[in-house]
Amino acid sequence: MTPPIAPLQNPEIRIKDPLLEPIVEKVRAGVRITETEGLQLYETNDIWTLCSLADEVRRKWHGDIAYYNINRHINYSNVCALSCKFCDFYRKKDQEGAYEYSIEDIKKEAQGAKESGATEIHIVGGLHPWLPFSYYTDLIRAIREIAPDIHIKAFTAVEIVHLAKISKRGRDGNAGISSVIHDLIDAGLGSLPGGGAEVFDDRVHDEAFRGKIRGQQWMDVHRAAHELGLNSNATMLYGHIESRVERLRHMSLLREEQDRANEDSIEGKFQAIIPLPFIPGVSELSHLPGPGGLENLRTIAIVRLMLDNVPHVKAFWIMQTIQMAQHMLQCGADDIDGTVVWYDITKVSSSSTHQECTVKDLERAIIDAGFTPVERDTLYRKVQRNGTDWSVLD
Ligand code: V47
Repeated sequence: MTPPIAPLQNPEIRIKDPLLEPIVEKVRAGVRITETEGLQLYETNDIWTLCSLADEVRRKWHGDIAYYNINRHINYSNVCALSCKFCDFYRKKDQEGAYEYSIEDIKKEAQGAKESGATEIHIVGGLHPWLPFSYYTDLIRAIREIAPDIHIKAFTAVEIVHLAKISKRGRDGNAGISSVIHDLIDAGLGSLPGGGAEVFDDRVHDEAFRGKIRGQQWMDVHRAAHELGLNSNATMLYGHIESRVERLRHMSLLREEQDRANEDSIEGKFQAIIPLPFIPGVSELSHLPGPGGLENLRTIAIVRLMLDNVPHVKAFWIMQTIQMAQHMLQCGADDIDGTVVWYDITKVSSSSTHQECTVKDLERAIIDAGFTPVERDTLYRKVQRNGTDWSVLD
């Protein structure tokens, strides 16, 4: 067993790039940084100042705590009406490798999740052209029946818009979206995951994921969920054809939406922002290299500094690798996601969908990075655990 390592003492930052001095002062004074300043942070070679500053901010939010959870991902079908260029997950109906889970399959997954003591099931799939709306509510109800205590975080904004269309509510605009989310809550939905946001920019949209909902519609879905009292997350898929300026715009738009939710005292909020590095796989963009290690660190640090009104920054270890997630904990991230087990959307360290980290692995990675591991539930409440029995501490 690795011996516990004492938490790092945060040393005074020695700023090598003088251009960063006013930004450091601003952040320390609690003043919000601009997109232009975000770009300066992207362009500096003084990566230590950037990461140390992001670390200072994450410590103000969370001290030396770093979160993980015990979860399962269910990717219920890879059949998708869209053909996003970055995606290596989707298949067309009847194409080799296309699959969809029956409700019986879902029940087996739920039983397995319950027996393992998972607190969350995270569900995402393609935009299946023929499954009826009742499949989605049945899927949630089936899990609820088997595992009533497990939080169900399901369906990206893109899927919610698809569900509005197939349940003939697509023309009702935001009212249709709200009514779909309402039905899903009624079945047992607990929150929305952050997927499908990609990069909120029409140029990038038209080149890399034409046909998908645009940024404004993604935001409308999350606003509708927040208004109905659900929390949600937000992702940013970076390191493909987008520019750094476009990433910073994406961050600003999320920040503005969170401000609006706070000003209007809306119950639901963005709880975590999750930068997802583009994994080329065998996608149509596989000729691109994907972001390098330093770009990953810069991005997580800048996300922490720009999103001053979102409490959590997640380094999703499945896409970042556990090693990179450890670095990220020192550069602004406070969460590395969970045990996962099966994950079908991207494969980095594995050639199969079996991508699992045990609790011991996650805790060791966190301790090694100099932090205190805390098991959380989906809503970031601390979990008290005795084997597979668990409860949350408020
Ligand atoms: O929406 C697809 C992205 C997302 C690739 O909310 C890719 O807690 C990189 O949203 N390279 C799904 N990314 C995953 C997701 C997520 C993950 C972990 C936690 C949470 C949360 C949400 O994955 C998709 C898409 O944006 N994606 N293909 C790719 N080749």
